[in-house]
Amino acid sequence: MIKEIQEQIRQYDTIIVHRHERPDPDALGSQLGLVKLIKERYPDKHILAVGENEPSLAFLGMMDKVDDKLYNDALVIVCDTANTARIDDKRINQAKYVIKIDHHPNEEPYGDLVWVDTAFSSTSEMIVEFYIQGQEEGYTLSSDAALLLYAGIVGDTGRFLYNNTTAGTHRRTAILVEQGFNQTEFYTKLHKKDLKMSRLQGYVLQNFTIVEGVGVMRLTREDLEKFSVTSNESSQLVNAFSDVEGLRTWVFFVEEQDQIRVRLRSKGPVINGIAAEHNGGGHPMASGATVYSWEEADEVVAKLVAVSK
Ligand SMILES: [Mn+2]
Repeated sequence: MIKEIQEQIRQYDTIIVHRHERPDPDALGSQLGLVKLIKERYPDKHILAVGENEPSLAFLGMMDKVDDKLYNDALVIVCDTANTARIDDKRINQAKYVIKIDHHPNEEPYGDLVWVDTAFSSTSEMIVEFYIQGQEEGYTLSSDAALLLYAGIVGDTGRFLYNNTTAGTHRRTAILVEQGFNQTEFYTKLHKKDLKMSRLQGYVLQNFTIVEGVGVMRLTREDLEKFSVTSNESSQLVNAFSDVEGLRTWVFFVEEQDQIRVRLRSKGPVINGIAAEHNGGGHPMASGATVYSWEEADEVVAKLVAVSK
């Protein structure tokens, strides 16, 4: 598979890398890390990253402006995105050839070539594997690229805490750390928390409820306004109360304009089936969904209670 991806990259002069909307460190790290790897291997090719910029992660890098007509002869690679609806920038339809690289369950195998492997902690870890196998083809790893991929792995493993962290994750991460980027500076930037987020965290810890082993937090639009926090920012707090004894699953509801975002997490029971029943999906232990009323939110809680017994 990696050989086929290398071959496609070799053939195209213009390569545009996409990832999912509302990018997290893995989406940006895998996207920008791959861009750097390819650029370093093929300095004369035109390698671009597209999508909306994410202000809270701007220190990782910014997106390129890409003209529509560039797509006509382009290879597009989409990182960390399970389905086409979540791809940031829909112009992938205009590309000549599309490659999907992802570690989420392969719900929608879009594109001409699909490399999906849920055994990896993160798409960034897959890109490290791509580099390892690409060394004999002349791929090199700069400390800048290593930092981006490290950011993605750290993000998706919760600093190597979640159960998606494998021996392979540590081996691949070691290769990144060897490139000698500044870890202290990176963590300072990643974990900087402004006052409003600290206040909101306090509010979440005071107000989440536990229903028969299920932790539940409901953030309304008024709450977000009161703390001046966006829905996307509030998602950083999804694990704020996960350590509370007795919790088997938990759910974080965030009310947006016309919908309520749902983030589901688990320490054992499989919860992505519940997500799929409510316009979502994801990993067995970490999924996302969307509901359209607080009554439907209560249904999700009832289902979590049932699987958590
Ligand atoms: Mn990911």
